Amino acid sequence: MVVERTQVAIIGAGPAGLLLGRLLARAGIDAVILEARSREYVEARIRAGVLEQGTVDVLRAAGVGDRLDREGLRHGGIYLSFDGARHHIPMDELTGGRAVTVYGQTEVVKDLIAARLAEDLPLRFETEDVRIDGFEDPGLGRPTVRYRHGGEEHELRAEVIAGCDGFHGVCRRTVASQVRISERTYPFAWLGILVDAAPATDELIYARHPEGFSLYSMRSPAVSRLYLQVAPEESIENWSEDRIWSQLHARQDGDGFAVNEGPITESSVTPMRSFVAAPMRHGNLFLAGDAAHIVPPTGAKGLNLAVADVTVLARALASHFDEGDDRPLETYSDRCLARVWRAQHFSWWMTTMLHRDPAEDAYGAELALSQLRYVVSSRAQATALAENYVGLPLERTAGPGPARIHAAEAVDG
Ligand code: RFL
Ligand code: PHB
Repeated sequence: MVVERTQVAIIGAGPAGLLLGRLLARAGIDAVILEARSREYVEARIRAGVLEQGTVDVLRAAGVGDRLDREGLRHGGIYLSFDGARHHIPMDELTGGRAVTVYGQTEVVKDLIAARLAEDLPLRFETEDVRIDGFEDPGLGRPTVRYRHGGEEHELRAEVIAGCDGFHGVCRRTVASQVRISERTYPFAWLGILVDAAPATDELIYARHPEGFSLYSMRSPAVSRLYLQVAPEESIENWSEDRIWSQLHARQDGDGFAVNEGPITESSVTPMRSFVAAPMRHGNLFLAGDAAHIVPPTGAKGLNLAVADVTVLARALASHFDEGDDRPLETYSDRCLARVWRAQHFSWWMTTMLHRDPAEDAYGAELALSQLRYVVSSRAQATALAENYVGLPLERTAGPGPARIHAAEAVDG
């Protein structure tokens, strides 16, 4: 048995766990990161692509923004497509110059792993049978993580456990009897493809069509990322390349525009879910990212919420370890959940407005179309979409006007 000590045991090396490790290292706090999968697997997992302005700022301040600044694509707007026409939402103009950056989650993860290994900080891949214990009553015993690695039993004694192990992880499961779940499942899924072809569009296109939703996104000037609404639990085998392209053309082409085809290099089907497990703190166990909440990807919020959670958590842990001030840890869950619920509502709204519910009647379809027409014709509605999409400020901002309105959503440490 190998026994080891650290200040923070981080379970999971997705964006949440890796960024938390990075922020803690910068604050002089020790951490060990344990990851169930291999480095190759984690670095190849294709997921999110849209980073909020605040996420980019956090990554830059953490010293992992160089490649992001070189290769990330700044987007100051999106298109909404419906009724056979595309409408531009100028997000930067509506939000006083804020924008999103298209940069793959795979790249964020690669940058964070490289930065951690360059400093020789502990990051263990392919850990097995992770069990957590001793975190519930801070007065009784120490949080302990037991796991197997390289054929040996390990015991990691920590002061705090950060549960950054995603939706299917072990941390939330361990406290399952104490969390309150709020959730929605949707009667559709997303089929996503990665394509070696230049994007035919300058901005992302979110399209509502009688055949269902589709999204035209990208990863670089040479790589496109596209999604189609499909039936839940749809098997990828039912979708030949011909069928995928013909549905993409049907749902996206028109108004002088056509999808640009190319070789498909990856494809997968993702279920759509809204999920919140509250509270996010259980004694000395802190849940962050997908371990605590899931949003449907239509709002591009999942990765950004994970970044917001661990930014709040890192600051709160710094107050705890450096100043003995536990107040920021005590308010961690409430402050994160305020932001989480704003993103939940936004993601649900985008999802229901843009998808075709298979059980939808003519009345439901007209309501969604009316909402879309309102968004593209009212500055107030377009601004509401834009400020949620680019992300509400992470820092509490004092002062009159919009800043004070934002303070209700703020999650600063
Ligand atoms: P992750 O990325 O799931 O990482 C959790 C890590 O924990 C590991 N793990 C364990 N490790 C040790 N022991 C155990 N017992 C473990 N159990 C699990 C896992 O192997 C994994 O490495 O969670 P994290 O860090 O909270 O990050 C969350 C994001 O990954 C997620 O929210 C986003 O990908 C969601 N998302 C999007 N978010 C955005 O902000 N913008 C987008 O444009 C966007 N698009 C998307 C998305 C998610 C998608 N899919 C596939 C779900 C598009 C899609 C299609
Ligand atoms: C992506 O590029 O993967 C992406 C973009 C926007 C979304 C979801 C996913 O809303």
